[in-house]
Amino acid sequence: MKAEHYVGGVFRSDGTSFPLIAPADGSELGAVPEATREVVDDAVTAAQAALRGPWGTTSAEDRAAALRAVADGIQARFEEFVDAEVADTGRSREFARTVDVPRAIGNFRSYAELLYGRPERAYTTQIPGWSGGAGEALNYTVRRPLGVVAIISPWNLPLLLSTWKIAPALACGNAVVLKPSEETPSTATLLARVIDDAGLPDGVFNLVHGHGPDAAGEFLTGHPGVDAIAFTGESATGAAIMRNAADHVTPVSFELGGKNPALVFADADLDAAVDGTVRSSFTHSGQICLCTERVYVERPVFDEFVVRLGERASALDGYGPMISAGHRDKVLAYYGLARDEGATVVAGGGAPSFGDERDGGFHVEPTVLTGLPETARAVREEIFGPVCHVAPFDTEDEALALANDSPYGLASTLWTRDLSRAHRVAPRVETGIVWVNCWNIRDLRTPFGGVKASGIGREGGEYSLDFFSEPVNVCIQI
Ligand code: NAD
Ligand code: 6OD
Repeated sequence: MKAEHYVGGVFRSDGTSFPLIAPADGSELGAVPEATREVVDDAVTAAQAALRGPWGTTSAEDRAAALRAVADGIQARFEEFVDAEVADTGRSREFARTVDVPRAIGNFRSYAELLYGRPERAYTTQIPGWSGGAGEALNYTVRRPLGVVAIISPWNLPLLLSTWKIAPALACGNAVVLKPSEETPSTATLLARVIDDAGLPDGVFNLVHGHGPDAAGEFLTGHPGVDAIAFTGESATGAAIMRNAADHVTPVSFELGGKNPALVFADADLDAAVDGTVRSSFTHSGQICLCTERVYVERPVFDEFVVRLGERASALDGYGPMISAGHRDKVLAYYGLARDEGATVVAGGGAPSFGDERDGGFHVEPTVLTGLPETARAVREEIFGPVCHVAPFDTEDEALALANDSPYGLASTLWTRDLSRAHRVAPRVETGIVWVNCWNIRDLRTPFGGVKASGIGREGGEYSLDFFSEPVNVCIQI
């Protein structure tokens, strides 16, 4: 798949380019065009023009039909999307087939359905009676699109996470400019092909490729023609985008990093807790923002849990690579740092050697650590690799204090058979999502997002429609 910009309904790849590297074996997959400021300007101008055209007054029914056409288009090219996501990320075909591509289709379908749950242009909240002494008045509320929405997405779930924002943005009648991660441009280009074939008006969806700082990402998020920014990525990048957007007071929705805790109580089903932690720490080699990197285990079952988790981590096979050589080096540096900080390495701790083409790729071993103080950098900072640190606790209050002692607050997992404990503890964990006896079950209508440094706002179902549109009060004197 050749990466191209898509601007105002036209595919183009003018200007300089940079190589796209396969993380599975280090081979070169192709070239990616680097959007200049001019390309970004053209994309924003095209989006503004689209909003002045028929898209600006489309009915909810027509927008729902457009979203369904995009979902159908992805379905029709399912295997091409799988191929592109596997090549760019190095993940397994099974993951792309069961998670990435079905979820992208689900994102478009679910917002098409949701539009039917809402009256045209959404709420009409009437407030009769109150007039502030000015005679009788009727207040009602309509919602309108924000305008041009910039979407900046990361490399870890490229198609899933970009469509998670594109679908509700279009559902609300906005026009979109997407800048996907420079590491994973291919499914975004394929999506532009699908949207083009689906017949959405020119400029409703635009795609620009390139890097973030001092490049396409920064040009876009600081652009005066952008009316809102929806960003998923690192917390430090979120802070940089906020600074850049501040001059134009552009509203933001941020889904950022995490250092997610799991609490394993002694009354838990230990088989389920070990299985669940293998999934939550090592799925996609830990490169999911929801992955567990801190595990706190009640002391009576601590030793058994550590032995079993270590055995399972050592036996993992077929785990995918880190996204890039740079990210592999970062994760390995944290493994080294953890050792320097006094960690016991229960499993992994290095880079594997396969004796085949994978040795040209960017793999690291699934790793289980113990013995670090809570102040250790490897316990406090997001590593974003297949690694967790396991520490013991003695009381429920101590477990909560440990879980909450973090600058992040994205997701947590509780393992207990005690229903009262689950209800008591869940609301006290300072994360936006708390899973009990499971991990990463996703109902797309639920609020998704983090607290503290893990994000601003919530997306999902009605929560996304609330961000991507704004309420307008109409007051009529009767
Ligand atoms: P990143 O922040 O490095 O990059 C994300 C995107 O931002 C990329 O498209 C990049 O080009 C762009 N970017 C970088 N600097 C920019 C700037 N100054 N201005 C504008 N754009 C800029 O993140 P990543 O490495 O791609 O992804 C991994 C991170 O994302 C992890 O921290 C992970 O936890 C987080 N993440 C969070 C969620 C969530 O839902 N909370 C989901 C996935 C990933
Ligand atoms: O499932 C989702 O909707 C979602 N936003 C997942 C984020 C995963 C982070 O890597």
